[in-house]
Amino acid sequence: RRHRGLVVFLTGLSGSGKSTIARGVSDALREGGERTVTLLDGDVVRRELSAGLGFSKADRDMNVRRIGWVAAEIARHRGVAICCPIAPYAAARATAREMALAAGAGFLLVHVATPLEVCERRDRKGLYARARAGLITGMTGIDDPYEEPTDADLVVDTSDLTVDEAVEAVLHHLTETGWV
Ligand code: GGZ
Repeated sequence: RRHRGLVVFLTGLSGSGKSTIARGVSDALREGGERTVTLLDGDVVRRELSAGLGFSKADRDMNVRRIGWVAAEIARHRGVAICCPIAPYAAARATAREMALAAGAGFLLVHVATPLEVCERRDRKGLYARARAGLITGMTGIDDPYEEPTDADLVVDTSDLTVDEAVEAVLHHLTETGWV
């Protein structure tokens, strides 16, 4: 498994800690030096790969599909791709998994299961407050769905773990399962 590609796919609500954990895992694997790591950061993806897409179901599905496809191509060439979209729909996540497996790679679905109330309390971008005030619609967890994964390979919750502990949990899982 150390010689095969791998997709680490983090899913969870806005503010759940996905991006921070993804960055931590990415830095740690790069430090290890044996793996070529590509971090498909959410903001960069929305700017470079999914420019023009919004947050309708169709646009989210297209965004997640594009991320899943790029990640699978990276993994096809034995790289490690780390991505962290909200990916609220189970079917789109399943497609990302299928594309990785079809590329001969591994796929690790990490559910960053930080509860909505905690994400909302953090509200770093003020999006939840704006959604509650009715200033924006279609906010995941408020008036737009998040389908809880039933097929997560790992669940972490940053309301009872620090970011470092969550990163450790992912790395530990990858070591235990022989991917790194
Ligand atoms: C959810 C939204 C929305 C709506 C803007 N719903 O915390 P953030 O700000 O930085 O991350 C969120 C990001 C979600 O984009 P993704 O590409 O991860 O979503 S998906 O997988 O569903 O395609 C949030 C911001 O965009 N944002 N409007 N309505 N998040």
